[in-house]
Amino acid sequence: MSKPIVKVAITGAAGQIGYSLLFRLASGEVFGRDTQVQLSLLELPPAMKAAEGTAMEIEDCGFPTLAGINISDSAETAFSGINWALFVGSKPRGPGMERNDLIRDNGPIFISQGKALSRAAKDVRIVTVGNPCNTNALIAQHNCRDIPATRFSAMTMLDENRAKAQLAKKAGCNVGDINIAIWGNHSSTMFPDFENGTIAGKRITDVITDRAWLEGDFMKTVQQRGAAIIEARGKSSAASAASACIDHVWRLLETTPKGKYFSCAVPSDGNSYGVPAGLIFSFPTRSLGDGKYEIVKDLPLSDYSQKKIEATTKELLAEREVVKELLVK
Ligand code: NAX
Repeated sequence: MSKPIVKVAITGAAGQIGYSLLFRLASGEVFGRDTQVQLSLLELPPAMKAAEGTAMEIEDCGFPTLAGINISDSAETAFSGINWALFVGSKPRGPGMERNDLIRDNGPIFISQGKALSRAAKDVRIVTVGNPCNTNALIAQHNCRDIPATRFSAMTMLDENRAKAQLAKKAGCNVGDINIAIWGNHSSTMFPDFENGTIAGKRITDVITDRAWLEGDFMKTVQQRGAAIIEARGKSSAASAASACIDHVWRLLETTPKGKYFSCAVPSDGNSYGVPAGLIFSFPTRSLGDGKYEIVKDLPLSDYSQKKIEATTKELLAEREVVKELLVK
């Protein structure tokens, strides 16, 4: 019997990340070469024509796994019956704009898309990429009460991949040997946990004994990589962000191998590492392979790690305060 078609909606589909993401979703790379994918592109009216152009190019790739593409500027139409919602579209931060202005500006997008999702889809999982992604995911989740909170996530996989690349260069190993998770917010307060992480099964701190580098250049490079890319490229990360989104989806789909975990911002269960319930917080996460995941419990935290986790928690609580009127109780 053939497998059911997987329906994936991508918001902001005509943007830079969309342009790198859509082709890979259609190619069979994520859902398998035996599974058909129906893409549903959501864009703002002025970007509809660009979305049509991208759709033409996707068709021209001749992917046998592509079931079809629809394009809409109505969230409810785009989300009809979807299995995955990739919330990429949002306003980028403009010159002189404070983080709180961005949070307030983008919040309403996630209210209306959360509500539309609630009306249009049932068996759906949500990945929020558009920044500030943790808090945008929180807003969408609060406005989408018919879908369980555990279906919502925000992307910190790019931060994990950035951390792995830096560690692999320093240790002279393959990125595939590294297991490390990001804690907290997708922002400069995030904490790449080099104390619990491993390289080929050994503690990172036993392989890389230069603690000053781990606490200094490593942390700084990972936390400020987005800004460094804007500085070098004149544009924000796009292909690497799309690649991380692909990783995020397949890590949720595949059973996580024993002893491993990955970074995923999910609603805190209120029972993990002192993070208040409901905050969309990046934890070391494991997929059970059946659509469910678990937060890895009982990782030891030194005073150093605890302080870092408290700082990123504090920032997320402050962001929640900024958007509290947008959250349905
Ligand atoms: P672009 O500005 O290239 O594209 C955004 C697209 O979203 C535009 O085509 C725009 O028309 C569309 N859009 C805006 N509001 C919309 C709405 N209400 N409904 C549907 N579409 C809408 O940005 P891009 O470089 O693709 O980045 C997208 C988002 O990802 C930004 O918020 C960016 O900050 C965020 N990022 C998140 C990352 C992460 O790791 N979580 C890393 C990369 C990136 O910075």
